Amino acid sequence: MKATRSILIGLVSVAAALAAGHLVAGLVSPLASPFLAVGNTAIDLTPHQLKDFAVRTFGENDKLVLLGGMAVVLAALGVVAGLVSRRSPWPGMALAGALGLLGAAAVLTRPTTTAWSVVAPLASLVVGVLVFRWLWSQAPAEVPGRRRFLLSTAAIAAGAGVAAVGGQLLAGRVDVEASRRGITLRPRVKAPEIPFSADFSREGTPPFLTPNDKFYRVDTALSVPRLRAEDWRLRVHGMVDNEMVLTYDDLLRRPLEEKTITLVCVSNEVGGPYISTSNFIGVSLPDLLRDAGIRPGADQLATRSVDGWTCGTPVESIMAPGSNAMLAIGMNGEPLPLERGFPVRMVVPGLYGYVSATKWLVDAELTTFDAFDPYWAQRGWGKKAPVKVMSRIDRPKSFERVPAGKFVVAGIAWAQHVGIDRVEVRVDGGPWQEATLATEVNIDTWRMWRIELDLKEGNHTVECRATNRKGDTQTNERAAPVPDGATGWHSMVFTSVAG
Ligand SMILES: Nc1nc2c(c(=O)[nH]1)N[C@H]1C(S)=C(S)[C@@H](COP(=O)(O)O)O[C@H]1N2
Ligand SMILES: [Mo]
Repeated sequence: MKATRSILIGLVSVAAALAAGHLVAGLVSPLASPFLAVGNTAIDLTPHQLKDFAVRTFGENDKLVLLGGMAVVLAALGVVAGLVSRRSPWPGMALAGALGLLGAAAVLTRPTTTAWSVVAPLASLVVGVLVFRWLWSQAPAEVPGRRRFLLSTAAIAAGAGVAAVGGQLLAGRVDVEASRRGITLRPRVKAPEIPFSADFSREGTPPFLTPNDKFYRVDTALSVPRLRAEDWRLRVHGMVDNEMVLTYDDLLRRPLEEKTITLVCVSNEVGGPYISTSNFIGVSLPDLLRDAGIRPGADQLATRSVDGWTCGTPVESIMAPGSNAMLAIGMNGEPLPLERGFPVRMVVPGLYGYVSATKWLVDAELTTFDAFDPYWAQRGWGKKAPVKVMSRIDRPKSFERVPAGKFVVAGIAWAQHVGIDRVEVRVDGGPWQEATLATEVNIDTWRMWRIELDLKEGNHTVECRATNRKGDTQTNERAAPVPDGATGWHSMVFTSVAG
């Protein structure tokens, strides 16, 4: 057979197999789509260095890049399947079958697998093998058969397109947007207004409150879980006196409080962007756990997201007086956006997000640190990860040219749940000078700082360091984000030019 024909057969068979799996998954359970399951498995198996690289390079498009990369690899395999099958269909069918088994393995090992999940990869496998065989039998040895072959191929390709779109529509049929729109949040206690004097955004820092669509996003979810508030249940179990199952209405019946809290990711490099602040609306997590009755010895709250991601939080951080730990259902006055964990997420000020901020929360088990390792602990990250004291320069930008003479350097500092006491700045290795701090909103948020410098023409390096309320000063010892947060001073090289 001509190479072009066999390649076409390979490509169309792969597309048909993927689409069939996606369609059936849309019917039974969207995460059982072999394509998504392989992608999610790839994310879980990726070493964090590569993950950090992907996030650094592609930002929030990292997931699209992964899906695109998988599509390219699958297309290449389709080409190979075609090329090895020019004499007989069996090698290609075997390859299609092997791919199907790989998809099935990925689906079956996902934490979200249910009994029905297996039908989706099974559909992929069967359709892949049969389509390959059928198209191969349609491929003409002679010119007259060409038209029929092309029609068959086009029909299968079109069918695959329809099935893929259908699967996507079926997966989205749960109307979470409507569920979200139907919610109005009326917190009993509102967060105090942010005073003008707390916000140095006019000096080049970010605005004090991050708009929801500008809030940094870090999670392992390839497709955002779609869970309606009406269907949401939280099971609280494990080392408790009263096991509980809570509904969204149960949460709404509890006192809702709004609190201004800064969230930061452990993967944030010195000077990095993974920090944001929001007015979170939610219910007290310590009150809820007190109702459940924590048994002695339970030192870890293991929480699970509907997509299977797990998190472990020190019980003492949650239960400490004034912890401000909450089950959040709102951000900046609206119900949580879907990608923020709608309908319910956790927030515990003072801890990095991976040990505290479970999105799409559905399960909370009181356990011990000895008994259970959550997702990132299994991958070598610290089990306990309090936020380290840190500061960042926002102005000037790297290699910026600024007017010589008086110039304001500004940035942010944070030491959540401890508070910032001081920020110091030095230029070209000179003496440390104390920056002016913005008004403190509360100890759980970032704090802006500014300092006016008088600079001669030429290149300069500015550095900053923060000290928290306990008297701990940010160390200049460089540490990578893994295992429990980066350290070091942020510095910025820039040029003062005659104005
Ligand atoms: N379900 C789920 N929750 C999660 C994560 C995740 O991968 N899955 N990532 C955590 C991490 S590492 C961080 S830093 C915060 C980020 O929350 P954001 O995306 O709303 O900024 O969510 C946490 N909650
Ligand atoms: Mo994170």
